[in-house]
Amino acid sequence: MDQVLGQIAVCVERGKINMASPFPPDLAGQNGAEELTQSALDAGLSAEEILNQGLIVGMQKIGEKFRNNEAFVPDVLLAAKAMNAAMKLLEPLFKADANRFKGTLVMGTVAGDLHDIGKNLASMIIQGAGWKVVDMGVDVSTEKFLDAIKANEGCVVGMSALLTTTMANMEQTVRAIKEASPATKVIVGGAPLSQEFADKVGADCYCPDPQRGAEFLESLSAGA
Ligand code: B12
Repeated sequence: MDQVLGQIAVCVERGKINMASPFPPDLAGQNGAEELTQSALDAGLSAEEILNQGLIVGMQKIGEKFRNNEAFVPDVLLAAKAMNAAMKLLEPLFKADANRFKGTLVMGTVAGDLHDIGKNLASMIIQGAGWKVVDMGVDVSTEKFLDAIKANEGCVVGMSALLTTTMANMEQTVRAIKEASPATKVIVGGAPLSQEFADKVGADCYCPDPQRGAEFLESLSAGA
């Protein structure tokens, strides 16, 4: 792996946002995720490489530590901040031409769930693949999804859930959408989901990563 990508992963894992951030103390005064991402771009690395081989690797590492009780909520929040700071630099590179949208994706994290890193990443990549993304944010109720479907005729709905508890809310929302608007396609993602779960709740596509979502949407626009 390119050295700078490894450094970016460490910065996300350790919550080192930028040079000005004092945390963690042993990295004070050093470049953070923001500066290193800019250096990687300047060196000609692609936004995809930086995302997949730097930022996501760091987030996976802090995720493992969190699971093993070796890191705690404040550590994870700092990691999320470091990741978001870097993602701001990558975002323009994933943006598509607004005049040539292939369709609209209404995207949100389901009710009760505040995790938005995966949703934001998927939104960015799908936007880059030529779709207009209407971001509903986190903790999105079934009613809000249904209102957004009415307001964005012909849209596809994307949903994210990171908690086993909120997967139940996802199920309820998908079922309500399919009842109210059977033609609306629904794509779902989030670490605890599976193909089996997506099939059970009646989603049209299970997306273990944003690329799968982009491919499914591409297949819809090709068939349109
Ligand atoms: C970051 C994080 C947090 C941050 C969230 C910050 C933020 N702004 O999102 C904070 C600290 C706030 C947090 C809080 C909590 N968290 Co948390 N968190 C995580 C952590 C470490 C990483 C999640 C993440 O961002 N992953 C990186 C992204 C890129 O991955 P992703 O979301 O899966 O998305 C990818 C794909 O799935 C896909 N994707 C996702 N959605 C979609 C949707 C579509 C349409 C498409 C196409 C693709 C797609 O694309 C993404 C890129 O590949 C995970 C551990 C883990 N390894 O997952 C725990 C984890 C999810 N959290 C957990 C828990 C328990 C909590 C809390 C309950 C902790 C507490 N005691 O308060 C709270 C719940 C708050 C709430 N109501 O939501 C547990 C869940 C356990 C479970 N079985 O339910 C986990 C698994 C940690 C663990 N114990 O192992 N958390």
